[in-house]
Amino acid sequence: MRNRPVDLTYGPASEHMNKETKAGFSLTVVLPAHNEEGNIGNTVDKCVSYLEKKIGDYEVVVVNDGSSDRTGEIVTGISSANFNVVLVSHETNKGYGSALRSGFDKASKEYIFFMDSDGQFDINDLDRLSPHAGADTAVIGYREDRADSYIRSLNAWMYSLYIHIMFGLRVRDMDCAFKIFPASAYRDVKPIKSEGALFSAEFLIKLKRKGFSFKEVPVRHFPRMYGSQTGANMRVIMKMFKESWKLRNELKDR
Ligand SMILES: Nc1nc2c(ncn2[C@@H]2O[C@H](COP(=O)(O)OP(=O)(O)OP(=O)(O)O)[C@@H](O)[C@H]2O)c(=O)[nH]1
Ligand SMILES: [Mg+2]
Repeated sequence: MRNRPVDLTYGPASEHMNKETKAGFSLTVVLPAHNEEGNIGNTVDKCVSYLEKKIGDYEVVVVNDGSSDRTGEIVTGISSANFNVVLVSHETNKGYGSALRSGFDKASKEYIFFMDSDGQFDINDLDRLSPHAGADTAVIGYREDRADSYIRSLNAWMYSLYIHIMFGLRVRDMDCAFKIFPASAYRDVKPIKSEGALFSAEFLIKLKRKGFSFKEVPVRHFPRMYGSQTGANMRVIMKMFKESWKLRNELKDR
């Protein structure tokens, strides 16, 4: 699979299609979910119809991160009717990074793609990323028109600057939850230790150090329809600072 571009927009007659899968590669979609009862059913259903049409050999791994609502129950219902949908459950809320890590560790396909389960992204935009996927590349989305408040955007800008100063990493939209990479790349850079919001930055920093390249692609971003955003509360931010110092110490020794 090394550096072979894949294009999900090609039709069935495409010479790019291999025998086993419609797209030429198999895919695990990881969806972290914390109290997403209003969104999760819809998000999983949309993923499944896209993946049936465009991929064929796929699995959807929903990580229910200690939700106190019906998130787990809803996913159990879907997975009992479709064995390609897998539920991973955390007994208690362990944080965004821990949720992604559990999902990545469970992945059994060639490529991993992850997306938030809150309906702010559209799985169809994977069409924009797939043509750039390859064995040495992480294809990472950036929100072309961010559906967030001015304050959230300012936070993201300052966070990006902080990561650049601390680790020398500069990408357009670090936390855009829309990325595809080979599962072997994740295994190469494991462990990603951050339990909270730093997870994506740590993952990209470690990929870059291993020589992987990044391709940045614009994706659409929509307002949340149900539930609340929790990505920017003080506890999350303090944890990010703590984990960033731990990461700096870890990387110093290498
Ligand atoms: N915030 C948060 N999200 C979690 C956690 N575990 C899993 N998630 C999921 O991770 C995704 C991102 O969480 P959001 O609350 O939308 O926060 P964000 O995307 O970082 O930022 P905004 O949407 O801009 O607030 C959602 O699908 C959540 O359900 C957790 O402990 N905290
Ligand atoms: Mg969100």
